[in-house]
Formats: sequence, structure tokens, C-alpha cells
Amino acid sequence: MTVMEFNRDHLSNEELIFIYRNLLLPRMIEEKMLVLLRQGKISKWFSGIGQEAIAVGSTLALKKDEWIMPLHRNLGVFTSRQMGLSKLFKQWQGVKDGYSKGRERSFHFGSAPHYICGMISHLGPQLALANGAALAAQLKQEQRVALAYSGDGGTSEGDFHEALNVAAVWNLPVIFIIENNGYGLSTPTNEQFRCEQLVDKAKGYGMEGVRIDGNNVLDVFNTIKGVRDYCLEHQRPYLIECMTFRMRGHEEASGTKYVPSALFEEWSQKDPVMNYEQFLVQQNIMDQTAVEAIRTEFRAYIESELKDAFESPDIQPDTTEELADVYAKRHLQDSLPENNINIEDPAAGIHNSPATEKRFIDAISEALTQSMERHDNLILMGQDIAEYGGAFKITEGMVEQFGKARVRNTPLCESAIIGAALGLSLEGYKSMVEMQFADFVSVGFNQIVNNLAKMHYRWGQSAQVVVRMPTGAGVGAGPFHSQSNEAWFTHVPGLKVVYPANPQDAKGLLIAAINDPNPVLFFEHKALYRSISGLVPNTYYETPIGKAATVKRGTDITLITYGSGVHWAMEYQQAHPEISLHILDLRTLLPLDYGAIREAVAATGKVLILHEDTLTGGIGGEISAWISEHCFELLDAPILRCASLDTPIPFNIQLEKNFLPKNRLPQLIRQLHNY
Ligand SMILES: Cc1ncc(C[n+]2csc(CCOP(=O)(O)OP(=O)(O)O)c2C)c(N)n1
Repeated sequence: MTVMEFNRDHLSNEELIFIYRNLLLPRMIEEKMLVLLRQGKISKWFSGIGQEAIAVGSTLALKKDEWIMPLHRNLGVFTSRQMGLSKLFKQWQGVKDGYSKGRERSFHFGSAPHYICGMISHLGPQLALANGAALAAQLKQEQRVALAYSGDGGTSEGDFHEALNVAAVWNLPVIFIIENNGYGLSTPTNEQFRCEQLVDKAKGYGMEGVRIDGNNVLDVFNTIKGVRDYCLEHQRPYLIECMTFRMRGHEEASGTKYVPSALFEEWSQKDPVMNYEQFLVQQNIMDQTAVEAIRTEFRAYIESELKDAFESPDIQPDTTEELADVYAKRHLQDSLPENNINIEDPAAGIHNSPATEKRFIDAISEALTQSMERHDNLILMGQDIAEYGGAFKITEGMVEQFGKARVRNTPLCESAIIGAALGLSLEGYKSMVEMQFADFVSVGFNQIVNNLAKMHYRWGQSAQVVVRMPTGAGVGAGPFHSQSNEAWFTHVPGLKVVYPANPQDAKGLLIAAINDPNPVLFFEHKALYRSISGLVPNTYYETPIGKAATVKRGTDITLITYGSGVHWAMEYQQAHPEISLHILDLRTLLPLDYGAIREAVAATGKVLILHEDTLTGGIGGEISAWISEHCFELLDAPILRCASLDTPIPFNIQLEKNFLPKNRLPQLIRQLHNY
């Protein structure tokens, strides 16, 4: 007798054997991996031995075009989606023909054709991506769910809470599976949470949930099939807690000393593969000979695919390719005639366009509206952006024009919403996520710098997400509503960072950001929103990302700046016509326009870099270093920087003035002029 009761339900013998084959394969692969690990032929390995029924049962219960967000113990997801072993082995070997060109470890990769999204090491963020994928299916009115896993330890992450809450509030067909194996590394569940069972959390989010035996592959399969139907019919999420046990260490090197040996004895009786095999044999669905035949077949298959992988040549690093793959390339089909955008000369459309005087804020609204009209697949998300129109009223009226499905109020959860945007991107959607204030991006930071930014380099998937960042000081808003945090992001390969200084650029750059296939941080200085205006072409046009603009030519001093710095420089120039400033507005901070910087340096030989961001670690330091390295012969004086004080931003308006660099600008210009 097996210790488990298997309920075959309506499954035919062929189906039951198919499930067996899918359950056995990852076990046999893992057993082989453990041998190779001992032989030093592979590096780190996270074992899912003992937990296979969850990944296998759930993957088989889904349709092949439903997104799965697997984790580090879910080999069964990859094998049950019938991914060839050779390429998987190459992935683990870190060779070029794996899924990540050798750039990612074991299970940290995805494959869009298999609807598998690559995890990042951080536990939690993958859950929100499932929301985005499910939202995409819902918007397309397709009957598809998305499924994401979490460990018991991972449920303590804020991302777990955010993702479940959003799925419930937005009525998304997402299946969340907790693999409760009793430990998060060495930490037992009683040091992880206080609820009786993790599935109890479902109630708190207003969703249904069930706890099942995660080692019983038929229970997992049948439950998830039923849950899938429920999620689709009711357009609701569902939480499933699968009880299981990890039969190996957290990863092979970490051992299992922290786990009482009685637990191993208990759970080895409940081994998912052996029990299911015995069930099939006892029910005369397979005999021992058939079992052996499958094992022999798999052994041969594994060996031959491994041979192929081991014969793969070592990677010869190609720096050009490494750098080129950080960003997704824009495709020619993006320059559609009706968009009036020529990819070779994206700003061409503006030459003949009538223009209207507009405020900075109106230019941004117009860019969003025109982009929403052009792109059916563009979704706007943010706190209070629908009926209320957003904290700064930039999206006012858009919910009436484009509907609630595309102009979405979000709960207070920056991380989950940026994650959902990335999930939407998997399905070909574009998103704009509005930070209510740029400061609050800190709670969505991980999704941006680790998920959005690295995705294309890691497994070739683009992240079409624009994060709008109302930024900057000067309005007495204190330390958490005034920060210039662009330098947090200019350090991150894979992101683009855009920072317009005038209405025309604001509109053109935002349109360009939305058309860009890469994640873009779009900084909008909120003190400029209503204080400056200018002529803005009425047409739909792009201002190219990565191109600086010479605001004013001059002969004495080069001022390299952006955002409000441009206006401070111009103000100074108007007040002091005796000093001729050459002013360069960077407009994009990542990637920097080095050609324009060089030209600007050459114009005067004296360089002052001005930014509102604090001095230390600001982009000014980077630009200064680059000029020293590449334009030293053009310099007639040391490069100076004018930036905010290295303090948090004070609330009192006099203190804030003292903090900001504007008051120090005249003295630094004179110092440079006199050099
Ligand atoms: C945000 C984050 N913190 C810490 C870690 C390091 N870490 C990797 S796996 C792990 C334990 C995870 O436990 P659990 O979620 O229960 O999953 P299991 O490994 O048991 O399958 C930890 C702490 C991480 N990957 N991500």
C-alpha cells in the first residue's frame, strides 16, 4: 500500500502514464546532476527532489500558452513544458547555446516561446509579474491564467503581500502556489510566520484558497485544473498551499544539519515519485517492466543530451555583443507611417507642424494622450490617476477618454505595479507607471534595477515600461517629496534615464520613451510643471533619447546641465551678459551624449557641470571623469561641479534655498572665468 491515496478522477491510463513520465524525468535529471556535482562537472545546484509533484502537476494542469513564473526548485516546470534537455543542460553549463548565452545561472532564465518567465534571485518579485501576464490575457479577452510560485519563506516578503492584494483588487485570473517545505534555508516556518497555515492568508486578501498534499501529483494536477477553471470563470485569483518537504539541503553545499532526521524519515515515506509509481503498478496501469523501460529510456536520453552539452565550446567573450545585448533594439515596424515617426529622423515630424504655447505639464499630458491614441496596447497605471487625474492632474480626463481598463488606479504598492507592468510587457503591452512622487520609487526599486533593467541582457526579453518620476525641490516639500534621485538609476545598465527641461522636449521625449522597447525612467521636474511654457508642436513626434541639445552657444564657459539647471543657467546668462555661457542641456542621462559633451567642452575649454542632485555620486562626477579621460587637451581649467549640498532636502524654504546649488552658481562661474 502507498501512504497516499490517489484519486485518478476521469484520467485515462495514458494520461496517468504521461503524468508519471513527467514526474520521473526531473527526478532522474536531478539524480544525475548530483553525481555531476560531486564530480565537479557542474557548479551550484538547488534541488527540488521531493517537491517535483508541485511543479509537474501544476504545469501539466495549465495550457501551454499560460505564463508560469517558476523558482529555483521548479525543474519540473521546464521539463513539463517539454523543453529539450540539451539546451537546458547548456544553460546549466553556462555555455553560449543555453537560454541566456552563459549570462545566467541554473534556473534564472525564461523562454517566451514556452511562456516561462525567468526568475531573479530576489524572492517575491515574480509574483507581481504573474499579475501583469494575467491582466494582459484579461485585456485581450483570452481565457488564460498565469501561475506563480512562492516558497514558505518567500511569503514573508512584502512583494508576496503586494502581489496577492493587487490580484484580488483587480480580479485577475492568477494562481498563486506556495510550496511549503517547512524551511526557508535553515529557518523553520515557526520563525517565519504566526498564522496557523499559510493558506489562511487568502481570506485576508479576499480570495479563495486551499491547502493540499503537494507530494500527491494527482491531487496537485486535479486541484489546479479545477482552480484554473474557477479563475477563468470568475476572473479571480486563487491561493494554493502545497505541503511538501525538501529532501536535500537548501543548495547542495549548505547541507541539512538544521533539519531533524525524523523529518527525513517521515517524508521519504511520502516520496512523490515512488508513491505514484507504486500506485500505477498496484492499479495495473503499468507493470514493473514498463517502469524499467521508461527509466532506461530516460537514462539514455539524459546521457546523450548531456554529451551534447558537454561538447559545447567554451564561451569566447565578445565585449561588443555583451554591451549590445543590454538593450533591446527598436524594430523598423515601430516607425509606422500613421505615427508620423521616421526612425532615422524621429523629430522630422515637427518641422512642418503648427505649434501651440503650452505649459510643461500640458506637454506631458499631450504626449500621454497622443500615445494612448496611437497604441491600443498602452496601459497607464498609478495611484489616483483615474478619476482623480493624478496628484498633479496629468492624467485628468484620460479615464473618460480611454476607459478604466487602460487608465488604472492602483493600490499603494509601487513594487507590485512595476512588476505588473513587466508582466504586461511579456505579453506585448507597453505601460506607463506614474510614481506619485519620484521619492516613492525607492519601494519599487528592486523591480526596476533588478528585473526591468537586466531582463534583456539575461534572456532577451524586452521590458517596455516607462516610469514617470515627478521630481525635484524648490517647493518646500521636505526630504521625501523633493529628491533628485536620477543618479540611483544612471548607474544601472539596461535602463534609460530621460530628463527634459522644456515643454517641447518633455512631449517628444515622453513619446520616444513610450516607443522605446527598453525601460525608461522619465524625470519631470514638478517645479517646472506650471512655471514654464513654450511652443509645442501639435503633431505626434519624438525627441530622440540619447541626444543632448545646445541651448545657447557661447565662448567663455561651458555649462553642462539638465532639468532646472538649464533654467538657472539661462537666468544667470540674462543677468550677466558680460560672460558668454555655452549651455548644453543633456536631456538624457543614460545613455549620455558623449559627442555633444565633447563639442561643448571644445566650445570654451572651461567646464562647469550643474545639477540639482546632491554632489557626491551625482551624474556630474561621471561626466567630469569622462571629460578628463577623453577631452583633457581641450580643457583650460579644472572641471567644476555645482550641485546641491550633501544633506537630505530640508523643508524650511530658506534652508532649501541654501541646499540647492542655484545660489552657488554665480561664484563658481566667476571662479572659472577668472582661472
Ligand atoms: C529577497 C531575498 N532575500 C534573501 C534571499 C536568499 N535566499 C535564497 S533562497 C532563501 C530561502 C527561501 O526559502 P523559501 O521561500 O521557503 O523557499 P525554498 O528555498 O524553501 O524553496 C533565501 C533566504 C533571496 N534570494 N532573496
